[in-house]
Amino acid sequence: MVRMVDPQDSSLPTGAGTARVDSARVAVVIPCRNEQATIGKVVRRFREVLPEAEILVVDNASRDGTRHEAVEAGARVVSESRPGKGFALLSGFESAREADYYVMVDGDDTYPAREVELLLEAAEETACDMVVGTRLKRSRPGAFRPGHTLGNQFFIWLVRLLFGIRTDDLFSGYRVITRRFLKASPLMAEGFDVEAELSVRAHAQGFRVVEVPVEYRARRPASSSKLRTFHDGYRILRGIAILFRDYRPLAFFGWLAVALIVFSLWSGLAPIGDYFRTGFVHHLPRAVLAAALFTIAVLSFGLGVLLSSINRRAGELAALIRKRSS
Ligand SMILES: Nc1nc2c(ncn2[C@@H]2O[C@H](COP(=O)(O)OP(=O)(O)OP(=O)(O)O)[C@@H](O)[C@H]2O)c(=O)[nH]1
Ligand SMILES: [Mg+2]
Repeated sequence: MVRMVDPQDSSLPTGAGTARVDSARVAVVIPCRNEQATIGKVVRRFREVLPEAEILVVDNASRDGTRHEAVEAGARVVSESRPGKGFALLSGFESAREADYYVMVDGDDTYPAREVELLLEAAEETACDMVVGTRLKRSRPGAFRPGHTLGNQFFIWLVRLLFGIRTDDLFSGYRVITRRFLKASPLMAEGFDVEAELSVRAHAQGFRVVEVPVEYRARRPASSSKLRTFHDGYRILRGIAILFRDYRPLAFFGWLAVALIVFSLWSGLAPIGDYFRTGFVHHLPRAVLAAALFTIAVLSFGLGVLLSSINRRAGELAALIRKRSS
């Protein structure tokens, strides 16, 4: 379930300290590739706000001084050989010391460190499993590249259609994730599809998600984005399609079956017409095609029913394990 938290709302986390989280319970994971212009500042700011937290930078063989700057600022740096933000986050979560809350944030200084308190307080106060710092309401001019807000809106619409998820920002890189959620939800995304995967998995596995608007500002001119609009857009689309197949198999294979039946009817119209008019089938290839498509449609629907029943059983087992270990 996704619930919006508005920082202006006085009944919700305010930063006044009512639900302040001890920073020793927090680990901050920062995936970073060629961010020497900003990583030092990001690490220092998070150190100021969360003095006892572990700050971990995950580097994929940056060719600039990222590692040096991060170490100088007091972060622990780990290397990940597989390139991609998803792999970097996965290895960061695995290498970080045991914590109650894991903060993920970008190393390009686009998210303000001080607002991590808002996110942590929301996590503590609402006892949810993930807090997403949503950017669209409070982004500064130039923070989003042209077309990216539209792309985000398209994917927000898509996940609402496919999974029923209501979110204000599918791709925020500023999140607080609880240990409970992280342990129960292995990440598979390799690159920039990782944020969408986190949101979809949380929803599909019944974890509670809260959204808090955060400020989002433009990259410094000295640094450059790693996001390739079409390459990563395609990867995200593919990732969402795979999650749809895996988490909602009845809908995925059911709709496939409907499409196949439509083609099958279209192909079968002529031979059926033949038969009723003359008693013979003249369009033999179309009759064979229609029968084949119809058979595949039935198989597809059956597969959907089967997988959805397996999913249900797996969900029950996961809930049971979660209950026993909590
Ligand atoms: N370790 C690692 N970090 C990465 C990789 N790709 C991106 N990152 C980091 O992930 C964070 C987000 O990347 P950005 O390029 O800022 O992507 P974005 O914020 O979605 O897009 P922009 O709005 O264009 O900045 C930054 O801290 C990057 O350095 C990677 O392959 N390896
Ligand atoms: Mg960025």
